[in-house]
Amino acid sequence: MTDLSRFQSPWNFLGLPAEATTPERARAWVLPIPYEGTTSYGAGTREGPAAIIAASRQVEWFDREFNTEPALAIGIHTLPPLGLDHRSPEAMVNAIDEAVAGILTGSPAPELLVALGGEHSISGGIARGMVRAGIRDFVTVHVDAHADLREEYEGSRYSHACAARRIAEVSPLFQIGIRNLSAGEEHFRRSTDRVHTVFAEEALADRGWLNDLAAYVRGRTVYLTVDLDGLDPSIMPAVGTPEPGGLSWADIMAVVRVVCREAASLPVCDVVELAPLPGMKGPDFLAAKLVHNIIVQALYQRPSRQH
Ligand SMILES: [Mn+2]
Repeated sequence: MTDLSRFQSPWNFLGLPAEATTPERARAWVLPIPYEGTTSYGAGTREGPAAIIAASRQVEWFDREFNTEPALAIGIHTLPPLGLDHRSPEAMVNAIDEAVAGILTGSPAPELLVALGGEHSISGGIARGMVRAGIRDFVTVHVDAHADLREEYEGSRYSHACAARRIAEVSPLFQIGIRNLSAGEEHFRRSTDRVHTVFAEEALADRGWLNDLAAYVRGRTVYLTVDLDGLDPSIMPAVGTPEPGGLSWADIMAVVRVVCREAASLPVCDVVELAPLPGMKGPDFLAAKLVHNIIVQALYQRPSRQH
């Protein structure tokens, strides 16, 4: 008999055994979108999805909170990376819109689709794909250092700097961790009731905003989009635009827990803007563990409180 210990674990998210990864069985699907077309400062987000999957194969399946290996029970299917359209950011966003809608309305379809970026501009296409798939009245929870509320940037309405503005066209937004925005973005933010912002200094001051988040998502369908630069660069330096004063690991996990506890459903989320740094594995591993924890918190049956 072949000694399987000689071989590496399979190239899928978490390196799960084949029987836990079929589309028929897997409740969560991971979609790599290695798109980088409008990045304006540090580059490298095209390497993000592969780095997250590579790091995920080191993430422990055992979850102490549940005293089991939830990912094995949930099942996770890793799709091949989405084909890229480099003609224009708009063409790419349209391709993502169609791909996401196709996945969500297909058979079989995932209960949770997790997109891995790539730059944040992909999220405008994801939100539109949700609408096209017939998901109505969802709200978006948006973790980021940047408001991303520009109408256009460097000649494109589909720049990464416009991601949240495009999402706001189809969904109200709850932003967390913002600490960099332009005068025009601040004007727009104040002029609309579609955007609620928890600035980074408010998020770090106390945890009262978590009650506001809970009320915002309670009973709703939620789209969670995490730009990793929302985290503090001391734990997440592998981003194009590292802004000091961001969220901690405990903060982002609190966001995930509140959303998964209070929302009616979380059909789609994304984790974007990882630009891996050569020789530095911590940020890749953080992103992989975050995705694991989102999937587990969203889909795994909570243990009974009666012992
Ligand atoms: Mn950002």
